Amino acid sequence: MKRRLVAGNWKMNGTNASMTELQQLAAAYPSASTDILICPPATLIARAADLTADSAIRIGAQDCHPAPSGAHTGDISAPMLADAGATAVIVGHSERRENHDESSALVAGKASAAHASGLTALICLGESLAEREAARTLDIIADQLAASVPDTATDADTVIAYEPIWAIGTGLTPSPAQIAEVHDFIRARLGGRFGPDAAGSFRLLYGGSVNPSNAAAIFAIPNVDGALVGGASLKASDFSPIINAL
Ligand code: G2H
Repeated sequence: MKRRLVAGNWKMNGTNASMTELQQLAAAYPSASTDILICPPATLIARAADLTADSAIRIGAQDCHPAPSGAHTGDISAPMLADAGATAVIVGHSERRENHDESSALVAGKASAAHASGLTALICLGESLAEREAARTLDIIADQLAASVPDTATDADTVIAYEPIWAIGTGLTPSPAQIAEVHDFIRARLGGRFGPDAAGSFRLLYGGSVNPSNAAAIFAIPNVDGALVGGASLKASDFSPIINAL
């Protein structure tokens, strides 16, 4: 039985003072029936992993370089993240694709690097508002999925997150029918590529303005196996109800 997953993406937020939020979460979830992941900024990964070691909380990163080491000033590799205590890494977030010009081929390279270091890759896909309004959503998702997910990916090392760009940090969320359409489509495409049994086992997360008020309704949508949460993951008092809704 596939375990559902709630992942928090702190983005460029958090200092040592934020560890109190993580300590509250760790105390609240010594064990859990779902997987819980927090992806703080890289500066906090090692300390966060130490603080949550005896809890159900796992720590992830927000990005990695595709190479294991080398002359890449400012970048962080997957082996370094694993060494710091991360068990997963987000790759292909739209804020990376847009602000850092990341292609799907690069995202696939990052996912492969994550896998080689024993990290789960959370691969993000999503359309812009202009693409949705031009009725191109499924074409965009198909292209990103095909090019961002390595051929060697498995349900054990890869999670797909559907994050419509227009819903990120805006308070807007797609309708349940819109989320279901894309998640069903992703599942079907994974089936065509990896076979129907494996496709059923991949976890598909929805991301974009998930909060304590809308989480239960989103989790009730077929083919939604959890959420990737940004703003509402920063405080334990917001994130806990989302975990509990799953
Ligand atoms: C989408 C999401 C987290 P938010 O980026 O990945 O952020 O929940 O703030 O919309």
